[in-house]
Amino acid sequence: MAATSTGATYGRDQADALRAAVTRIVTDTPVTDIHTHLYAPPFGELLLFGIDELLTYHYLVAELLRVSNVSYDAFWAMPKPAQADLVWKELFLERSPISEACRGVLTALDRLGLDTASRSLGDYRAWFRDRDPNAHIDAVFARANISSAVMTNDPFDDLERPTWEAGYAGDPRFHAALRIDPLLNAWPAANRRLSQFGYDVGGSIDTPTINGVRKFLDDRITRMKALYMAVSLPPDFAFPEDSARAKLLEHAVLPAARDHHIPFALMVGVTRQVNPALRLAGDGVGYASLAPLHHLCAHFPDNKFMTTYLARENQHELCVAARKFRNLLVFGCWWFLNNPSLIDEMTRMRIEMLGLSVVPQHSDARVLEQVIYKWDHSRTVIAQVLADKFADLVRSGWTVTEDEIRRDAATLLGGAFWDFARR
Ligand code: FIX
Ligand code: ZN
Repeated sequence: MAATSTGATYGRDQADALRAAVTRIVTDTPVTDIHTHLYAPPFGELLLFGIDELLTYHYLVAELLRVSNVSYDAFWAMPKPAQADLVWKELFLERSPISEACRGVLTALDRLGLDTASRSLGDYRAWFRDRDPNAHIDAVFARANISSAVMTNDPFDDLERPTWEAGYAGDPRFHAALRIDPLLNAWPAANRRLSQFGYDVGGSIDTPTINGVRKFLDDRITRMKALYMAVSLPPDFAFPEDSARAKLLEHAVLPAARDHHIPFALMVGVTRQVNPALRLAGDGVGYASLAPLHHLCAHFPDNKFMTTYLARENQHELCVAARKFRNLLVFGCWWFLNNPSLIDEMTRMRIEMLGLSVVPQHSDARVLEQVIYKWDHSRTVIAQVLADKFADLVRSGWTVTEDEIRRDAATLLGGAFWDFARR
């Protein structure tokens, strides 16, 4: 029994109380949401919120366009409230909203105090119209029990750039992550933009161009105070290879991440636009080789890598990879994996194979209020998994204190990320 701990101690005979304590503590522990598509208020229209945005989330658009007779073109030609009306009618009223994305809208409305039994879209719209945006962020973060969220900041985005250039002062609720998909996935276009921004880059990836890209990254990391750099990658991502991506990665991106002491996050397995008619909802998933990740972790030991893979089939070998490389942090159940059954499977496997040195989840929220449901649903699963693991421990005669549960929950819900980012 740990003599230094405070609060209750749970042993073999307190299994039910232990389970209740774990659930309470996981619910009460604030989380750092390490990957979202949310933005601080100065980014204006980039911060999406409200019922029409919730209903037109691309997860729901994909579900709508499976069941509705509306053509893709006709759907996209509709104003957003009409799109939201259609989603509500087709996915909530004409069939029960049992998919995870539908359920999520209802969880968010319910936790905000709205009456989901009323099924009154008009009332929901009226409620959201009356919110003061800044206070609403605080209320939503409090409801989701998020201490802060990490944005996804694309330095090539014309909507985002002006806010940074105007000297955006920061907001303690939102951190930045420098997202460099255009640089690594569409080099010719990125190259032209870098020249327009005034960086000295040429068509071929030679030393002056590498220096120009490096300067661009240094400037953006510093300006944004980026917590990490990130890229999403297709299933056929290869490294090393003779490509613009591999050269830029090796000679500009990894040295920049290393010198700024920030992790580089690889989000692997997305096949963009398998159905372009679905627009943002049109991306797919593919199984990826982990050989490039092994190579990166082994050959760049002074770099810190964070990673999430989109294919369920990649999850076990990813856990094995993380056991091999201390400079690798696995995070989140990304996108098509963010469903309770898969979160349960992945979280169990990760904790069994990696203990507490993992970031079980991120929200990927694109609409402010989604953090409520994404964290509500994920916390429930994380708490169940953790409770089962602690129950297994006490069956061996081990005892667990409330302080220890609190410590471990804090590690899973943010501490592991901050330790890795700062080390
Ligand atoms: O690339 C990403 O960060 C993805 O998460 C998004 O692009 C995707 O559209 C999404 O919202 C997934 O949840
Ligand atoms: Zn994302």
